[in-house]
Amino acid sequence: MSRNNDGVELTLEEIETLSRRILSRHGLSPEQVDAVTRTVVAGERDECASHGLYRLIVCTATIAKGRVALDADPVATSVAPALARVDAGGGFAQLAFERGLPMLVDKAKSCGIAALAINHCVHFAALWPEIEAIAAQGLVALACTPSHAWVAPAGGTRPLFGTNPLAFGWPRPGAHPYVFDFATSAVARGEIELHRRAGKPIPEGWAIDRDGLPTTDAAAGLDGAMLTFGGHKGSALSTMIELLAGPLIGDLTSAESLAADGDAGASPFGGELIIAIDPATFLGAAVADSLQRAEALFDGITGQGARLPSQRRFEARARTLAAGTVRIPRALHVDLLGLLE
Ligand code: NDP
Ligand code: PYC
Repeated sequence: MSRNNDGVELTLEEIETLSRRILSRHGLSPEQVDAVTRTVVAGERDECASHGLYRLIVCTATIAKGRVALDADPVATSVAPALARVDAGGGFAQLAFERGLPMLVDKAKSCGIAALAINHCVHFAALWPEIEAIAAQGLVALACTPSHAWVAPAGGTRPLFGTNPLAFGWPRPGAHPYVFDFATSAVARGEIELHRRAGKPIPEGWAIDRDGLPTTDAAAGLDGAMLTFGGHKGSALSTMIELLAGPLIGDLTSAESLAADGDAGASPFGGELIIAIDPATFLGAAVADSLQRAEALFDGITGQGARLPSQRRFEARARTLAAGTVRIPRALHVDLLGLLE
């Protein structure tokens, strides 16, 4: 570990150990600790600060409020030939996903398309680690989850939707799949929280205050309503996610999640829907040609100087793995050490 005015440099081993110690200290079962640690370390490694080590503060606050089943032991069940379900049992979503993944992959490979519903989970994380795990099996992947009602529908002023991320992955030859993963709000709430922590203003267009007026004050935006990305288009996508990963799978909408939270301030509680599609089952002998044509599409993007989503993240990963270290703000490090007391 080394410190300077810009922050604290830690090795990947140090942050993994720190995460395990913090989560164990707060009573999380060893398997839950492993799964949660994998996602927060991956987030920090890929320079996704809003869903990296910062999430340990969010996780432990949620644990302290008694809103997580610390020793949940999720089990995957088959619902139909192409449908699987994992009851997370009130635990964090990560272990539930890991338990459901083998069944999802088997079903997608035998049926061509399959869906996994995760129910009754606490969700605090980015979706791309799950998307990458599915794409690594040669499958196309789509995932979404509601959160808490923090976002006003386009044209409205009162929070109704969650920040509702939508993530997609396409397997590619080479090291990395094509992956995007974004909130259907203008930005993830975690990003506004990081601006508040750093005392920085937020750009216009991210949020409105309690009176429905545009604000660049992070705290006022968190207290008011976040805005959708792309106006009515983000609003419609957000509605779709509420429906697909809420009522369709028998779980909570973002408004219901926030109502269940009361004033606890815990992470969102509810479900996640994950769809996996096997190009080989769909296309048979034509699969190689089709995947090649997909490559031409990606070349068409990068060939004109535009970047692919996740490119920044993959470059950050390569940098971090080469250096073996991450740099985090000093205030975050102090807060994380405080979680060990
Ligand atoms: P960003 O807007 O930072 O990024 C969204 C996506 O767009 C990323 O795949 C990113 O790739 C890509 N991207 C960004 N800029 C460009 C560009 N110029 N050209 C091409 N692609 C680009 O993310 P959000 O703030 O919307 O979300 C951040 C995270 O928050 C997500 O991982 C999401 O899952 C998580 N989240 C989780 C929630 C939950 O309930 N669990 C709720 C809301 C958000 P890159 O990473 O390479 O920049
Ligand atoms: O950043 O919006 C967010 C978020 C909600 C749940 C997890 N992350």
